[in-house]
Amino acid sequence: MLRGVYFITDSKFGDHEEMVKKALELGIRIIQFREKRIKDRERYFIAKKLREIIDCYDALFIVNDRVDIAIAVDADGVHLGQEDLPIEVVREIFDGLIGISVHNVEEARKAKNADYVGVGPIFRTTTKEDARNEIGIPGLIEIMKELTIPVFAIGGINIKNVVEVLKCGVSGVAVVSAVAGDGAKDFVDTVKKYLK
Ligand code: TZP
Ligand code: MG
Repeated sequence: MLRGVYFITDSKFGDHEEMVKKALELGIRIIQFREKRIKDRERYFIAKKLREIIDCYDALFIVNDRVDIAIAVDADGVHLGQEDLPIEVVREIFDGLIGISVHNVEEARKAKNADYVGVGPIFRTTTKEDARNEIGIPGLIEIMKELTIPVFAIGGINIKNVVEVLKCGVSGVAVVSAVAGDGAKDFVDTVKKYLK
């Protein structure tokens, strides 16, 4: 199941629930709830609602950063950044999938015991304010040499550059704007066609 388009929500693009419904209807089967701007109580209730929606589909629900919320809503996975809890600690308390963001070869080597990694930013993006130092296709290829677990490329991936990314042998692409914005169906169809 760790293959294909991996959609990440962002309230800059609208309502989490509506975005998730759109992604599921387009056939996306990996959804991450990502929201930096709200209080924990609201975060919990949105996550709970998303869990209910995703339960109607055969899809994975992953919570960004927060293992406590992932546990509370029975998410399928949690996605950790380099400044979140160490994977060994999360494995002790959480039974689901663990993904890690990696930006270079050194981080990739340390992430080998994750279930998947997100590698990027590949290209320039304005979706995440602190996503700098794009690694490009050459950076992605270097990092992939270190890893045998599924790799999702992330950052600035759109319909124009997605095939170039998929050609590197990634398991999938993690996106916000390509799915939350216009042209989502063409984007998803392009990935599906390539990975079939
Ligand atoms: N992490 C690295 S880049 C990014 C995240 C969450 C944002 C990706 O958004 P977009 O719109 O697909 O470039
Ligand atoms: Mg994070």
